[in-house]
Amino acid sequence: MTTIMTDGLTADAVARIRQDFPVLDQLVNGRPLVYLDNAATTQKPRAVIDAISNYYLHNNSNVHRGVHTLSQRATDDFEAGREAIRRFINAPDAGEVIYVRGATEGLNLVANSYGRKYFKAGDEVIITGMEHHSNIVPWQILGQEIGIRLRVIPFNDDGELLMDEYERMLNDRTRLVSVVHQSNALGTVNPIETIAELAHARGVPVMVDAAQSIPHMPVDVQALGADFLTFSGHKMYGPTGIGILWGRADLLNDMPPYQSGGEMIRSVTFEETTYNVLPHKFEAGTPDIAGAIGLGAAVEYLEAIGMARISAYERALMRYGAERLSGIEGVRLIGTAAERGGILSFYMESAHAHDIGTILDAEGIAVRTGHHCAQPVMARYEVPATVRASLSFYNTTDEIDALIKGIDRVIEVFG
Ligand code: C6P
Repeated sequence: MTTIMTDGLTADAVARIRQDFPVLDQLVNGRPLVYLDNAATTQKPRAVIDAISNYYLHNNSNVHRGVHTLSQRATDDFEAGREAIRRFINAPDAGEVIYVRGATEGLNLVANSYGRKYFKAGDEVIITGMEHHSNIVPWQILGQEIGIRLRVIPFNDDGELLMDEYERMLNDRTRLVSVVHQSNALGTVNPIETIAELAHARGVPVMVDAAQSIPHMPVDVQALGADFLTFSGHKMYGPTGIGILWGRADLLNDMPPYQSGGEMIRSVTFEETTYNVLPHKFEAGTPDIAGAIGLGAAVEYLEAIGMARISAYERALMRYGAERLSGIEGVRLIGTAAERGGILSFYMESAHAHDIGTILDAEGIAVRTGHHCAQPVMARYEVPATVRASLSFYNTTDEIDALIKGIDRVIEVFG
């Protein structure tokens, strides 16, 4: 079956885009690679690879430390990356854009700096039932150490949050709401604007885990009403080891440093240290300079395609895939929210997810199998694991068709 995708991007545009990703052009186990593991990490366009090589080939130097030409070039490119991110998420000020290792570090930074300063025993942090472990465990650790309580917004069988329950949960003890924008296990896109409105009505700030939304849809921190927002570079076509924590300047200014050392200080004596201004206060030590430059290139690449077009295309591809998968007997789609992005998570009674993944790999198809670092989601659906095909704008309906053929092969083997 061949369907021409016209939503967002034409087939010709996608064919051209694919040429930007050298890694896609290879055989895996004798078959053309079908890369459907984009929620784990996305592939890198040549523009990102070139920006990183260019830094090491021509400008390698430390940032903010040297008067020499190479250091100034490296600093300019490093700060240009920050400005690109500011523009991309519509942050009011580049000083609010902090380089971290990824979403995991962004969440840990807020838990350890904001949480340790403001939370006390009996306080409550609200999360959702569909969080990645990195938005569960840091709060649990604070629970053990400080005595805060974690409240969890449940969701229905489609994977949609029960907003009435959320409203009931908000109370005088709520200190923070920390929620995932798009679930990595279900694809659900949560109504952050409404969640933030309700929290703000009680003076409660909202942290958004945008790891899975930022590569796939326009994300505007001001329109969302976020107070903190974090994401990883490697899921948005940038390098690994770099990510962003954005936070409102007034909140960040009042927070203590998360790590300490070089760069984050203004002056040091043995008696006393004063801290640097934002964003440097939260960037102790030599940063991932090449990573930041690569991330800036990734942002420019995404902007050139356009996030609204990317979102429209990927959602159309997801709907096509969901329709085809739900037509197969024995396949149960996990995550069927009305508002969802390019995640196709499914379960088959007849075969373990890892065995399905192995059979698909033999066909050159890369998917993720397991609990996706979201074990409470697996528990909610009473499944041990799912197979997850996660989509990018470089994927095609032909690749969805290859996945469906691969599942036919699984059925041949396991029934
Ligand atoms: N999810 C996945 O395959 P890091 O590892 O810091 O780059 O991102 C953590 C993270 C946080 N929040 C969400 C919603 C995520 O999906 C992830 C990473 C990957 O689903 C790897 S477990």
